[in-house]
Amino acid sequence: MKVLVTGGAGFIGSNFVLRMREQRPDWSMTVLDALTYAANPATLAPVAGDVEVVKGSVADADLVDDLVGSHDAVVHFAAESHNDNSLSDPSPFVETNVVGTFRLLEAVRRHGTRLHHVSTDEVYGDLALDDPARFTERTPVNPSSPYSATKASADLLVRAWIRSYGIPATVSSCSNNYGPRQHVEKFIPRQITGVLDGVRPKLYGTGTNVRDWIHVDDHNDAVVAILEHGRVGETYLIGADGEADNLSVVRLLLELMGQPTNAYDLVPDRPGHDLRYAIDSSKLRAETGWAPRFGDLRQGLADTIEWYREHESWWRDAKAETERAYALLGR
Ligand code: NAD
Ligand code: TDX
Repeated sequence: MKVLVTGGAGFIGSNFVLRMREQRPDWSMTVLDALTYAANPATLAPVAGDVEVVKGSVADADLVDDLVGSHDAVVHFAAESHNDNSLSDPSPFVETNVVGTFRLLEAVRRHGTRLHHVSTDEVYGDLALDDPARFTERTPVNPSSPYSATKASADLLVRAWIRSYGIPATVSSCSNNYGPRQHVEKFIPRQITGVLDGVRPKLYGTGTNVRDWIHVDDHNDAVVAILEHGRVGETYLIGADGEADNLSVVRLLLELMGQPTNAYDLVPDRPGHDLRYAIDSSKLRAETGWAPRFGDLRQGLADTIEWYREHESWWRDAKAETERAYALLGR
């Protein structure tokens, strides 16, 4: 099978490519990636020569049409992915997440290629901190940030192309990922690399916001399960029952890194900051047999800390640039 992986040089996409190189040796994979600030050229070095990397945008209609026409399946990870960036400048989010997904859908419509569209639980908005409810596939879409609004827009386009044109597509919405090769702008790698540099973790607001953490390998195993065993036309929520408030995650990181667990700072909150995400992934588990294998957050974080300790050259340049941008926001 020839698989086109968009955004395959980013965090989740690169972990997908590296993992599938081992788990699906019969696949031939091509990466389409614009190689923005979020991609690190070193990430795919281990598969250079084996996986072709095409530098280009998912919003480039001609390029996308050529690539979609010459592959059997597309796994669509490419996106602008960081909420804080979307608040500062939403424009590339609309171009990549909305227009880019539209271009892919049009190519898929022409060629009949199987598509899996990777989305996020943020499209459902947030839950109250004291609400026992979790998101399901039936939760109404209600995004809060420019980022999540563009992801929700893309999801709606995919659903309309499924219904109106009968394209062979599936959608998944996953909770917060962590693991190796995540950009240092994101919460967990920002704090790990900060502590390695002697800088205290920075918690937005009071640190009470809750995220539902999943290891990136569990997310990617679910994506393959949907690609191979999911029902075409369906949406699946992916989650590993990993709810934790941000303060607890920071305390755990500090403990694992040998620091006092109160050695953090509170910084001004993110505007419109979603309170809580929580996923009910029963449908995915029942229909595909998928279950998380890396559900121990303490172990997963310990391994992730080790990865960043051992790969300083991977993150060092991006760290300085990222912290300059945060400093301008007072965070
Ligand atoms: P990332 O920012 O680490 O990587 C995104 C990749 O897309 C980068 O390699 C970037 O160069 C590429 N890209 C950006 N614009 C592009 C364009 N116009 N054309 C082609 N490539 C382009 O993001 P990530 O965290 O790996 O997220 C991957 C996908 O998973 C996204 O669709 C995101 O919405 C979704 N998702 C992420 C999480 C999470 O916790 N990180 C959770 C659920 C869903
Ligand atoms: O320094 C920080 N301090 C802090 O308290 C940063 C960077 C974040 N936070 C908080 C904000 C969130 O409550 O930590 C939580 C996680 O923040 P992010 O890593 O920015 O993730 P989030 O906004 O939850 O979105 C992530 O999960 C869903 C991904 O970035 C999205 O791409 C995905 O769709």
